[in-house]
Amino acid sequence: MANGLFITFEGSEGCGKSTQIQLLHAHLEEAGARTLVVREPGGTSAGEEIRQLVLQHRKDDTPIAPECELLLFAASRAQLVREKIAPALSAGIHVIADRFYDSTTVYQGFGRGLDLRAIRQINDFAVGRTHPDLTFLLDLDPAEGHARAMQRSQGRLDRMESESMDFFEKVRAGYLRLAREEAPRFTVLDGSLPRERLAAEIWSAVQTKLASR
Ligand code: Z5A
Repeated sequence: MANGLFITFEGSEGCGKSTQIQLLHAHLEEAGARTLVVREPGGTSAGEEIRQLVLQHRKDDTPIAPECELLLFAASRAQLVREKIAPALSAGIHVIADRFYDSTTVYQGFGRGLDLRAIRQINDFAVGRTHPDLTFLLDLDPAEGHARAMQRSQGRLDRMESESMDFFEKVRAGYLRLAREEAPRFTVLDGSLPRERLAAEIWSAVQTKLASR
């Protein structure tokens, strides 16, 4: 039996990942393909506890150090890979992940300025041999993404969402650089396009990838 396809979605807040993941999930299921959807940080019992800590840690407590933040995201991912992603892929189930290690490279590396070589080593250690086959980057102006997130959460932003526009500009530039460096894996899409148009492009790219295996 062929392994499942491992598809990841990346982009800054509000770029439309969750929306497109739901639509792709529906396409795959309609086509008769078993599919697992996971999110980061989280997706497991331990991971959801880490999510709570890393996203909701109160600002007025001692701030979380960037190095600690990096390791918390990596810890959540290490559990998710072993508990859910790797077993599903081995069983021929396709996996769609809302964020994976590119988020760490971009937010903690380009955003926080942590050492990119150290991040690569930590990412590799956390995931072992489980790497994405296909990554969709939904590129969006940070101001537009922020406005979408504000509207959705009625102004209640979490610890990461409360970062400055300058931070999110670095995140966006980091994603675009990563996509250029790893062009065969990445498909970059304009996140400001209508949902249906994006969904059609994503479904077409997934079908092409599946047919080429
Ligand atoms: N983080 C990190 O720093 N390091 C790491 O290693 C990892 C994560 C794994 C997780 O946040 C945070 O952790 C994230 C990065 C950091 N922080 N930030 N900022 P999260 O899981 O809570 O949320 P998110 O991943 O940032 O996604 P999101 O804000 O939930 O948005 P989304 O899933 O990309 O978008 P959406 O929910 O599909 O859409 C947002 C709104 O826009 C919604 O109202 C939609 O109806 C609307 N929408 C969607 N598509 C469109 C289009 N095409 N046009 C117009 N409107 C649209």
